Amino acid sequence: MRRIKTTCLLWCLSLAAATAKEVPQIGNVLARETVSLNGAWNYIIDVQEEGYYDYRMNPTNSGFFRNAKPQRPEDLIEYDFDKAPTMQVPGDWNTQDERLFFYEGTVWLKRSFDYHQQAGQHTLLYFGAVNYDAHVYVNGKKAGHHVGGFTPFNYDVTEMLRDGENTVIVKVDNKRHAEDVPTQIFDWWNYGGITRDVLLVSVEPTYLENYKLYLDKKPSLKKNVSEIVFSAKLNKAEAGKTIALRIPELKIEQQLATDNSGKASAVLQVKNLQRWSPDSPKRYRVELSTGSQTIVDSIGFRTISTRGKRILLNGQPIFLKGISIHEEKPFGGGRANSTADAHTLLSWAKELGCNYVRLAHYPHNEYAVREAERMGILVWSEIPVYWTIAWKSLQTYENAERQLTDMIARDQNRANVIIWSIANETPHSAERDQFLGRLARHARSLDDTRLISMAMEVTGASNYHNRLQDNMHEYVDVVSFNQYIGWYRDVNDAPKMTWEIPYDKPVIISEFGGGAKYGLHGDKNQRWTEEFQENLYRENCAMLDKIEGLSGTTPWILKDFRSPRRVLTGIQDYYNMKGIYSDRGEKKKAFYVLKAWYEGK
Ligand code: GCB
Repeated sequence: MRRIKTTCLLWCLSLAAATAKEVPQIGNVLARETVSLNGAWNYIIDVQEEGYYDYRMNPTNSGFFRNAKPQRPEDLIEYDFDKAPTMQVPGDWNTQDERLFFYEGTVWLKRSFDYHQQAGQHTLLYFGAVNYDAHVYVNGKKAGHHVGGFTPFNYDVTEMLRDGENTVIVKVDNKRHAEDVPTQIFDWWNYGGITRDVLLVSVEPTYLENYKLYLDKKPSLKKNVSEIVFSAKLNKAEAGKTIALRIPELKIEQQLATDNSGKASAVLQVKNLQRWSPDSPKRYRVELSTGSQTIVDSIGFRTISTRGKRILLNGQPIFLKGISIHEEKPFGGGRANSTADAHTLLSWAKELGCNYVRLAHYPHNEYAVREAERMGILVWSEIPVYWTIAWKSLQTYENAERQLTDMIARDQNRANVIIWSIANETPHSAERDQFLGRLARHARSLDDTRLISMAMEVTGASNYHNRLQDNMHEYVDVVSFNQYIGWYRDVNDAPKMTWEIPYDKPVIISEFGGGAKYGLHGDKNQRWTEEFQENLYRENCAMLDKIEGLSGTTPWILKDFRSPRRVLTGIQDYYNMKGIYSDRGEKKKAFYVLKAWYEGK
């Protein structure tokens, strides 16, 4: 007994000595000096969280994070990561082990690696995303705890690493709770695991934490001159440090000194700037240096604004021909996390004639956003404030705000991202208004160079008259709503519908659609047939054309996707079938209706 206590004391002391620090998300991680920890990780499924709690449900000091090994033959240690199976990281566990297909609970993942920290450098341990709740340990010690399944986080682990072999262990828990974001019920697969990249990032003690470059929406008074606004921030409030900015093609070369808060900014006048647009997705090579480290980015410049009921891209009205997309691999499901996955999905969208996508219902991976930008596809990006969140909980609010902040910090330099959406189909109440109002104000305070929206719901004012009435109209730049006439309501009602959107703002229909099983044919009144969905699209396109100020649509959805809500055997089999492609990339008949409608826009 005594021996155990001493060990525990020593362990606790060492914990105090070598601490990690959660530091603000590092911008443009893909351009940094990194070592990837992607690959095979050993994992242990831990239904009762034996690796975290003792049998009285108190957190234990001898949990799985210690990665203990028997020292003597009689020692009892009832787990061994090195004998456990492996799965690929990044990757969801549901599609890698059939025992985990429906699993929602705790899995421990472990990876050992050789590392030699360069003298004078710091090392950040970066996770692109872990769904949902992650406890991170480095060499047996806690680096930190993170909540939220779709945004990046990083720790400064400089003091925790040793020369030679190191171990990272992550306890991942994807159990749902009512106070979480998203909440307990949602219509997509709750893929668990380390679903995005794990990287060690080597930085100097003072490094460029993040930066922002955008085209000022106020037109310059001089002909052919545009103003680019630049700001950057170090990880420390260090004054007098030089940040060098180069955009060779625009002949920009600036050396800026940081102020007392470690920030630098400038307004740059450039001539004959080629703007980014779907037709011409021009990006400029941007180089940023501090100390001896340089980061390279490709940045496009454009403006996005509204005038009355119009959305203006670079000052010109644009109709957003879109489609909604979940972050699921194109052939057979599982979380997507690569440029190749994104390219396939976005190419399907392009074939449909899209210039825009709604990346639903949470921030998608960085590869997808960047690939869309390269391909000239505009993006609506959102956080999973979905359906009925715990509006009264401050913790829930702070969680949502953190996810919003991290989404913006990661993608603030992507020209194609034009809309930050803060919520989807939320029930009206004073508490909700307060929660969402605060979120909207927060989004605007972080970024006033993009539009703010949310997917609202219409309320039937009378049987065939729909009125959009939502207190949140004041906070958004674009009013958006989902409607399912033809699916959750008779398709024959579509021609009779009238719409009233009493706000002088552009309107986006953020969802409409219905299900069909690819290859199932029949009468247009027979549910689940391709003909039913085809007719629904025909009726909806005709109906939507009557909405004044319609500035875009993102029908639901590009491809069939997994959902635990969709249990109809032989038809759904745990898939939401509203895709206009099957999950194998086969086009359903509705595809051609939508394509023709978009061709006329
Ligand atoms: C909605 C939700 C979306 C669902 C869809 C459906 O309104 O926003 O997440 O998947 O309806 O299929 O019912």
